[in-house]
Amino acid sequence: MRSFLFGIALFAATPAFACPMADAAAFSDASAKVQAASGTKLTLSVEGMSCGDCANKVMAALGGVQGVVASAVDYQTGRTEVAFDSAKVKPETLIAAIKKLGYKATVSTDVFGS
Ligand SMILES: [Cu+2]
Repeated sequence: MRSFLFGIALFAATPAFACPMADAAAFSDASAKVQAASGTKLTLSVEGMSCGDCANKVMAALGGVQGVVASAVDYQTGRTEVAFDSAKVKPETLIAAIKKLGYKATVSTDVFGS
């Protein structure tokens, strides 16, 4: 039991974003949530991210925009998927929220969902 708890403590202490494989898994989880979410889906291309922390910042910024339902950010490819209520927020607002952080964002032609 003791070693089990120690294992959990070690796991919790390991930075989740130190491993690119963990980042990829986190992205596919988040991406599945975006695709399952209601609303308009949009793929953005974000340039300038260098680590999982950057991706977290972009997700936090998008999450802070009213009307955003879910988002997924892959810092390695820049692919950023957003599900949002188009009656409440426009793509330009999403891009502006990302630009405010210092990253370059454009609407990707790779639009998915409806
Ligand atoms: Cu970073």
